[in-house]
Amino acid sequence: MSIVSNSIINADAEARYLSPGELDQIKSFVTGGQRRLRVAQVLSESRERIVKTAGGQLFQKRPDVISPGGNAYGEEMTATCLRDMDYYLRLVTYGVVAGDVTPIEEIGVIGARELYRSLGTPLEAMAESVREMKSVAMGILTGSDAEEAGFYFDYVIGSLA
Ligand SMILES: CCC1=C(C)/C(=C/C2=NC(=C\c3[nH]c(/C=C4\NC(=O)[C@H](C)[C@H]4CC)c(C)c3CCC(=O)O)/C(CCC(=O)O)=C2C)NC1=O
Repeated sequence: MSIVSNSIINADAEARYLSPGELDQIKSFVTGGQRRLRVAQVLSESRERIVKTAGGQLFQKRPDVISPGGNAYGEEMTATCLRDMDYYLRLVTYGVVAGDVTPIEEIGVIGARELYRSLGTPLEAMAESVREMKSVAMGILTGSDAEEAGFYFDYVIGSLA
């Protein structure tokens, strides 16, 4: 789940101390802690703005999804679509805090393609929604904060596309 617990599990499986390499990785995880928490905090606080703005951009690019016959057509379905976007933004904050994609993978990636296929949700549009959230987030975060968050957005985009 995180570099700390993973390293401990691996080391203990071989009944050995943490190696210098593992300790180095843990050191950089700990050193980056303040930054990761700051990024997660900004994303959490901006969640409504990010989802709303990105949703608007998605529906502008893909009017078909909210048109009659579209998967997100109608007030209720559009709300469910925005809810899914909020889910993925939340998972991005988990990844940022853990410094690891595993929570995102376990909660929102494994089985997601199959799920969306069975729901008739276009995967490219789902990936596009996360791309739009990334672009809104990149306008809120700067420098290495943006880079940190960008990595997890890209992971989600890549796994849905
Ligand atoms: C945190 C892990 C997690 C995920 C990822 C998740 C996704 C998820 N999205 C769903 C539906 C849905 N998802 C969408 C989303 C969209 N349709 C589009 O055309 C757009 C491209 C897109 C929004 C960007 C829609 C419209 C539905 C409802 C589809 C239906 O009921 O026919 C459903 C079916 C059940 C329900 O309606 O709640 C699940 C399980 N649930 C979870 O617990």
